[in-house]
Amino acid sequence: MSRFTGYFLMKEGDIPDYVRFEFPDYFDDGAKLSVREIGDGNLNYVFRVVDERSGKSIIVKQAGEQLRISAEMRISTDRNRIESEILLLQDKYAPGLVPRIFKYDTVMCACLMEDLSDHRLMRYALMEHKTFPRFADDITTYMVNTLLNTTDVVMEHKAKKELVKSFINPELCEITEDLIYTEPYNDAKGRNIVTPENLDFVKKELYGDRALHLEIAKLKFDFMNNAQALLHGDLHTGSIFVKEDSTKIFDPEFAFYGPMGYDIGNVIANLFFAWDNGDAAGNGVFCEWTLVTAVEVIDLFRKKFLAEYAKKVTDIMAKTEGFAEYYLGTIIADTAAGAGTELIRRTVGMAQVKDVTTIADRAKRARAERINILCAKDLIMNRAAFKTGDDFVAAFRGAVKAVDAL
Ligand code: SR1
Ligand code: MG
Repeated sequence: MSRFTGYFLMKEGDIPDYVRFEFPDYFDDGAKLSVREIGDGNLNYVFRVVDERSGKSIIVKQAGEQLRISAEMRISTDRNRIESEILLLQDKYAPGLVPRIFKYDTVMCACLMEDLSDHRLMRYALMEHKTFPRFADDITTYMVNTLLNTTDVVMEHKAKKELVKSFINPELCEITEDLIYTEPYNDAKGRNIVTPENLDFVKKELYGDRALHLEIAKLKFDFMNNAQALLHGDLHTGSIFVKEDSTKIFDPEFAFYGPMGYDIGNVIANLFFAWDNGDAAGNGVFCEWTLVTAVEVIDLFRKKFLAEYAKKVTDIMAKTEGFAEYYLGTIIADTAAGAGTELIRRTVGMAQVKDVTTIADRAKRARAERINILCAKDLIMNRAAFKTGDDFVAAFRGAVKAVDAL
């Protein structure tokens, strides 16, 4: 009788038997398996399994019932099914840009997936001020293909609604509704982390700005009700592996049907966090790369989206002249808002980013945080005015100027 017929949280020592049970043909009989837990996120356990004889490897990712970031937060382990199913789907829409899933197991809430150890986590590579020339092209191909292809513009509407059903993700969406669309503006659960140097600034610019609260309320209800496309749902640079000639987007456990701009905006905000880190280190060349890349991400997304739309549109009304441009306009406005809400929540919320938190000089860190907050407010409050990549970078540069003039 197998030990793996009822859920428990596995330890490193359980993993060799588990892999042999779930995927008996993957390793040779004589394989000498060594296991290391390498998870770095806030939620799950990730085990790297290597056959020391052949070097062949595999990843086992298991969802725990308690979150790593806080033992008080418990969420459904069904997120592992959602993650595995969406990766299988995205592999069809964006082949080569997501890791391969070999198998997933709804009993242990675990999946066996391709080991991408020859890649690096993008956030850490950016914190060493490495640049990735393929990134803008790859990430926009991924976003256009996974997002547009799952909309009502392209899909038969009943089939799309079936997908909406199978990717209902209430508990992970609730985390986003709280951490992104509520707490940064009121510290409602006392979980915000605000740098002491910025306490007054945050009180005035975030907690005390009623006009901002109104826009965030609108965005929150749009996030919850606009089932536009199947999102990754957490598309930050800790969800992306990179190497010189390859980009792989993983960890889509927050996937659900929502507004596309949420994903695109996350990418832009995380390039700005990389700028913060480069700027604190005085690396102007790297900073320039982050901003040029942000411009390319928006402009390439626009270009590829319109080209793909013309090829793939099936809905008769969505073929109406002018509709593609109108629809894209709303996506770019949502992108500005998505970038803004990510910039704010990572600066004052409970889940922050190492690009900024590792800036050792207190004054430089406080400056970066103020830049993020002022840029975010411009992106959110004026979101309908954002059209091109240059518009996004002008907002960021404007915030740098405004903070330096304070
Ligand atoms: C409680 S989970 C905190 C954050 O980690 C994930 O990666 C998501 O970004 C979430 O908001
Ligand atoms: Mg994650």
